[in-house]
Amino acid sequence: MEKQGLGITITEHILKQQRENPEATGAFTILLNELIVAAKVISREVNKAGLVDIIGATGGVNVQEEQVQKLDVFANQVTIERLQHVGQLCCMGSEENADLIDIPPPYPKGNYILLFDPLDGSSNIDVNVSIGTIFGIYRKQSDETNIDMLLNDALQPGIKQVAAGYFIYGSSTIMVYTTGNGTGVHGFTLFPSLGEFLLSHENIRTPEKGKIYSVNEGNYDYWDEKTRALVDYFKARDRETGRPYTSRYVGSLVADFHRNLLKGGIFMYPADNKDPKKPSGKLRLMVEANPLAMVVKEAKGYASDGHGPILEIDPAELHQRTPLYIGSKKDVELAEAFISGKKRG
Ligand code: AFP
Repeated sequence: MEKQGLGITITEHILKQQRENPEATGAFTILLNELIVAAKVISREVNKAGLVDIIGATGGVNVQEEQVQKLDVFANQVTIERLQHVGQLCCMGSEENADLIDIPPPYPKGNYILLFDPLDGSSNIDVNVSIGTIFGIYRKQSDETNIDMLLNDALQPGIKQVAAGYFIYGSSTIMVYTTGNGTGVHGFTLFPSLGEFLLSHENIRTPEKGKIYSVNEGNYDYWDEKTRALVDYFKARDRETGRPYTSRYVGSLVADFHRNLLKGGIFMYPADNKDPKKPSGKLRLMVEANPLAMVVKEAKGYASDGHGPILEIDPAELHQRTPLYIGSKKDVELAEAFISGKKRG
C-alpha cells in the first residue's frame, strides 16, 4: 500500500534493518532510539541558545584543555542520562570525560560501548554556526563487567564499529547513520512539528572526486613541507584536473564533513607543530575520526591519517588524536600520495 503523507520515520527504518539482519536481537534498535531521543533534546536546547542563559562558557576546561561551553555540558549530561538506563551498554566514553563512564546501578549492563562527542564545534555555538553530535558504537569483546577492566574493549580499531553516525544542529536537524556491511548511509531530517526524523537522504554516495578542500589554512606555517605542497596543489590552476578547488571551512567538523559528503571533496586536519602536546593535530580518533571514517567508507569515500586507513589504527588511549584526511576517495588518496612523499606537486 502506498504511504500517505508521512514518509519513512527513522524508527521504521531501523526496524526494517533489524528485520533484514537475522542475528539482530533488537538491543541495537533500542540503543539507537534512545540516542535519537537525546539528540532531539539537544536540538531543542541548541535552537533555544541565545533565548535563555545557556550559551557562553562555564569557565571550566575539559580533559582536552579546551574551554567548556554550557551547552557541551548539557549535551554530555543528556546523552549519558538517556543512554545509561537502556540496558544495552556496558560503558560509554565521551570527549568531555577523562575516563570511561560506568553504567550505575540499578541499570542493567549490556554488550555495547558508545563513544561520542556530545557537541562538536562548540566554539561555534554562540555565533549560530552548525554544530553536531558524533557517535560510534562497538560490541564488547571480553566478558568483563568492571569499568576498570573495560578500557581494552573501548579501544578497538574503528573497523570494529557496528554503527556510527552524527546529528547536525543546523538550518535543520539531520541525523546520518550507517550500520556498515553494505547497508548504506542514510540521512533523516527532523520535522519539528512532528518531532520525528524522516528519511530525507537515502543511500548517500559521496562523489569519487570533488572540487572542495576544507582546512584551517591559518595553520599553514605550522605544517610540514608535504602538507603545504598538498594544499598548494589544490589551489593551483589546472583545467585538466579541475583545479583550483574551492575552499570551504566552517570549523565544525560535522558541518564541514556533511557538506563534503554530499557534494564531494576533502576535509583535512593535518598534523602540525602548533602545540607540542598535540603533534597529531587537534582531532580525536575515537569520537571524531573513527565514526566519520565508517560513514564515509560506507558512502564509498575514504578516510586516512595521511599514511593509511583511519579505521585500521590500533588505538592506545581514549583521547588519542590523529591527523585526518576524509572525503572523496580520489582526493584522499591524492593527499596520502603527498603526505607519504610519493607526489610533490
Ligand atoms: P571546538 O569543539 O572546540 O569548536 O572544536 C571543533 C573541532 O574539534 C572540529 O569540529 C573542527 O573541525 C575543528 O575543531 C576546528 O579546529 P580549528 O579551530 O583549529 O580549525
